[in-house]
Amino acid sequence: MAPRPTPADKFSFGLWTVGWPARDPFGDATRPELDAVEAVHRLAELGAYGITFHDDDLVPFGADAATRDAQLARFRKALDETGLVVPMVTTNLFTHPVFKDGGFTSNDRSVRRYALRKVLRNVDLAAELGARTFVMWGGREGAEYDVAKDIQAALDRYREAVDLLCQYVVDQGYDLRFAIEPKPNEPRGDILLPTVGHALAFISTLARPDLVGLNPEVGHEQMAGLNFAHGIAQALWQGKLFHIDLNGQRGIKYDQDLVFGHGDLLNAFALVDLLEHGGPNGGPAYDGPRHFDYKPSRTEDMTGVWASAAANMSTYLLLKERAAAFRADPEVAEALAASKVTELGAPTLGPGESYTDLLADRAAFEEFDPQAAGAQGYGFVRLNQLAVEHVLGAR
Ligand code: GLT
Ligand code: MN
Ligand code: MN
Repeated sequence: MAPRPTPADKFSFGLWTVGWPARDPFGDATRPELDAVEAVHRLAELGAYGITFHDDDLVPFGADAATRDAQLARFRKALDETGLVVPMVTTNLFTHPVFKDGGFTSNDRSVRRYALRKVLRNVDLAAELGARTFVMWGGREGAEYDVAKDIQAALDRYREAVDLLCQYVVDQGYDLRFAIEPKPNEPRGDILLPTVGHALAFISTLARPDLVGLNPEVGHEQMAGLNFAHGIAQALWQGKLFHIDLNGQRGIKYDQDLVFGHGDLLNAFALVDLLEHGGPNGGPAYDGPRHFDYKPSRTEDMTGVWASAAANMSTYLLLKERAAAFRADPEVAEALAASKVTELGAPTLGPGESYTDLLADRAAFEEFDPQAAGAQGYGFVRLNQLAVEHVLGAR
């Protein structure tokens, strides 16, 4: 039996996830529109603690002020009734045709100015609702044709936009940080800042790099053939894991947005272990929202939508239990030591040792036996089998 989630688990969902009516590029919607107020109530009943949204998920694009105010009031009332919080807000710069060549990096300068205004307005709303993270997924910031986008100028414009937003947040005194969400492609042929690594490098060029981190998504890194748990480990190591999008993906193909764990289950195990416990040598863990950005499959009716929402949380909690058992198992501890996983925590140089000392250390080179070291077995397969057995509940 899966444990029941509670708000202490910090599970959150995008309004666009359970609210997806399952319209895809090949077919019509298979489900009715979901009212935001109902989403808040149902998610609270299931044990979630938070809900997130794009501006346009909550208030239709172009709605007049009265409609906007009324909808925001209904939403706030539902939050008050349920105790659900809004840990993160994001802006839709991808659905309306005005953004077909991007928001911050559109070739059209007037579109870029409009995009900035749309985000600034939404930053105000995020701060008002107490969100601590503002996600930026630049799905349309990209190109299909190499000659049609000056990538270097586009990066200048991207940086200009993020720098302006940081300045705004500082000037307003908002307790809000930005999280860039990388994705390699889809809907654009190629998207700017396609992976965790690209985004980290971009952040280092900003005026206020301290205010900008990442919101990596499981499937997005896997679409690029990358190891998600490795990307998250580096983001944590650099103090940049501001938020996370959990879901499932089966290999390099279109963005599947499956339920968490319904793709690469072993990597999901490694991920949960890392988020909950940090690295085995004391590297940082994660304490932010466990945010699910998935799409209930098009085959599901509304009953299936809520079952799939619950499935994300169950899978996470089951993996969390399994990871705790893995860490507590004396045989695993012994195997970690035998595999020298823990030895990697020891600095390569001794305290105060310089390269002069290293050069003088005959044991490190002249007397070192590379043949013997090359012949040793690391026992990684045994260690991994212990992990598999824990995942399968055999231990
Ligand atoms: C969109 C995308 C997601 C992003 C959302 C935030 S919207 O559904 O596929 O990965 O996280 O803009
Ligand atoms: Mn996705
Ligand atoms: Mn996402």
